[in-house]
Amino acid sequence: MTEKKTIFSGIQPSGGLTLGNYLGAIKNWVSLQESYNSIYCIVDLHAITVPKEPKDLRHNTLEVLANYIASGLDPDKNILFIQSHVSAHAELAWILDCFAYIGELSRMTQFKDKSKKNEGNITAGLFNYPTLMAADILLYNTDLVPVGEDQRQHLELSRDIAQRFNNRFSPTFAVPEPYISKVGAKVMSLQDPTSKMSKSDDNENSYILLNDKPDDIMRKFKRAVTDSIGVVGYQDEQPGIKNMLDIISKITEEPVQRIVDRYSGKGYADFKVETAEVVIEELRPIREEAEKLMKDKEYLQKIYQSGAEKAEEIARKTLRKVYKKVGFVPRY
Ligand code: AQP
Repeated sequence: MTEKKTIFSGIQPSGGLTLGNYLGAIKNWVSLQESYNSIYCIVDLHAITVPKEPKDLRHNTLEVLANYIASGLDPDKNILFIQSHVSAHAELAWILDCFAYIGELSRMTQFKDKSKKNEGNITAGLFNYPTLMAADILLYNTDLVPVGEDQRQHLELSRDIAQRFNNRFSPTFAVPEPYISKVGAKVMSLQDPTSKMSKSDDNENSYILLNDKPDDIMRKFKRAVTDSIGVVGYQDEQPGIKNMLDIISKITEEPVQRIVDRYSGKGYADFKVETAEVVIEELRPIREEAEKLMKDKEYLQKIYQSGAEKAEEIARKTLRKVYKKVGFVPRY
């Protein structure tokens, strides 16, 4: 690793990746890969915080890796690996559990939201999700964590835990900063534009998947919920239209106001079609490349094995330091 700053982030293989994951996270990662030491993980340990079919989890894990590469993350420039392959993540998570308070974990919005969806089946893993995420980040002396807006609260908690540990012992962890881009930081559901687009949403019309075919993308945008104002405008009273303006702008880099001006005097139908077309063209090469990669499992295996080796080397060093600080007797 060179003197560049370090970036870490990850995505759960909890389903097919959405346009939200892509615009909120992966697209930014691709633009940062030249300037940072970048480590990107597929966080399968996080994915089992709510029940998953083993067969689907295996498939989705490889598909996320294929999507990372197909979106432009170069395996020669980034460490790409699967979280469960580096056991230091689970080990550090336990230590950090002992430095996190029940009160702060219960305040996490994601825990509250997901508990509502899984009433009667709320696991301790779901509750402890943020300490595992803190472990992911802190193992790599991460300077910057590029995530969507929804993860800001978890990141604040990771910073608090890092500082608490450093104050209790001596400087051990780098305290990470969030990197949240202004546009695309929160892509909203197409069916309920007041909540975020999420791959585990029960309604498949609410999200666009990276592997959706052009016809599906067009159909989903045509059905997207809008409002009765009838004029394309960028305001909170029009969350559906605002969401689509953000999507176009994030992809094409055309300023939102210019798009609004172009639609002056026109209705929503053309606007929805344009949004769909922009998304179709952005996702087409990614879907085609990911499909090819999914047929070459040997190649994917080579990438995740070599990624795990590199990640492990860094993670073990941090874990050894942590074990020593808390007072565990070294085995060797
Ligand atoms: N709608 C979104 N808009 C912007 N960014 C988003 N991210 C997720 N949804 C949006 C960003 O994607 C990264 C990985 O997220 P994750 O899959 O690990 O967890 P998540 O945030 O819980 O994403 P989902 O799609 O909602 O997953 P499920 O449904 O399984 O919980 C993060 O950087 C996140 O900010």
